[in-house]
Amino acid sequence: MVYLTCILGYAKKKSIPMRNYLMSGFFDKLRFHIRAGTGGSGLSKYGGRGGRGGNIYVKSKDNVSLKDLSKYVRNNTIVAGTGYDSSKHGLLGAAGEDIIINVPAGVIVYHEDGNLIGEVNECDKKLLVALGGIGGCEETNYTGQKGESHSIILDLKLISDIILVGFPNAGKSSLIRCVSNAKPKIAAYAFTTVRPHLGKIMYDDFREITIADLPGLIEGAHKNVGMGQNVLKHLERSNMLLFVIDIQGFILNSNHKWRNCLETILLLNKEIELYKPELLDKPAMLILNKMDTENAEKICNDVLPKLKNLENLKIDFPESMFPKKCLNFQNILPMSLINKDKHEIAVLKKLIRENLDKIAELAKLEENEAMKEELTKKLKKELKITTSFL
Ligand SMILES: Nc1nc2c(ncn2[C@@H]2O[C@H](COP(=O)(O)OP(=O)(O)OP(=O)(O)O)[C@@H](O)[C@H]2O)c(=O)[nH]1
Ligand SMILES: [Mg+2]
Repeated sequence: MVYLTCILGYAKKKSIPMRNYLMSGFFDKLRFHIRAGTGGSGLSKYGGRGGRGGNIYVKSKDNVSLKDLSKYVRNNTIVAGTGYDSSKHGLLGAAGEDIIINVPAGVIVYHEDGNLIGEVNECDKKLLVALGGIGGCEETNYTGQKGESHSIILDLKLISDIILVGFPNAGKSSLIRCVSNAKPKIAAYAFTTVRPHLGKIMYDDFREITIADLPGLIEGAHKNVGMGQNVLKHLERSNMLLFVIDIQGFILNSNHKWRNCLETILLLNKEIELYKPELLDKPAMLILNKMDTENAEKICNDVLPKLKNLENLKIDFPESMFPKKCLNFQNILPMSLINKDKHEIAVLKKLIRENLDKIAELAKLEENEAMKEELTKKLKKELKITTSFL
């Protein structure tokens, strides 16, 4: 018989000290030790075989977070069950208890040395991370073998159709609350959101689009200021970037410079470029939020024409602030998310969908193009072979 334990399933009420190796409070990186089960002993007298040791798997599941998981990793180790011994009454020993570690979709599993073990991107996909030892048998002199034992790192990189990018307090969580089923906290201070939130935007024809809310980025994010790298890494596996900007600009605190809304856009552009310039190739949309605030209309009228071609602004800004490659927004929408205007939200949802459809079409075309190229190459090679016989 194979036993199975789902981490997170059975230890609910016990309070276990958090022993984790998180990068910080973000809970999207976790390191711990795993030990698969030892095989059971065989029975030499009757040629009986011991059961195999339990395996350890990582499986993606809805509504699970690494923070939850960290609470259940006891003594920093997860151990699978030992295989059962062969006996006179049961020559074939039962397998040891398998362990399934439930994680959110998008987790990449590494060995401690950084070597990739695999990814769990789709719900209910299982990845073997430690193999149980074989049970004792003739080849092993009837001794059960030890299971694999090593440390693993779980690194969450969200997979979503759209991801929200912005300075803190710009209204990212307000946006995701307006358009999707996600309900992250909203408050009038920076870093209200401390971990990513995934939501689903639903359409009348049952189409669903995933959207991710992130903690705010600040200047120096690419160097990990404000845990920026932990935020930026989530941009990598998203199809489109949705920038949310406070039309009034941003100031972190009195020790920092106030940045107007145009500067915040350029600075975000620059931070992404310094982190991974290829992320700037992703299609992007821009929301100029808080249009209900004082003077917003005037600021917006001034800034809108500039936003249509950021490259032209190069001479107006210091090199330290200006990116080498500027973002090119598909749409720029002035909004007031606090008002939850139904029409504005409907337009936003429609544009998001249209853009994603175009991205998907383009990807298909590119794929076809690549296939065509491959086929042409193959045919040319075959032609060469044929002609060489002539
Ligand atoms: N006046 C006004 N305030 C807004 C608007 N949208 C959001 N806010 C307010 O701005 C503050 C920050 O909003 P959030 O949605 O928490 O901002 P955020 O970008 O998620 O912030 P972090 O999680 O800290 O990065 C809250 O007090 C919101 O009520 C708007 O359109 N107008
Ligand atoms: Mg937020």
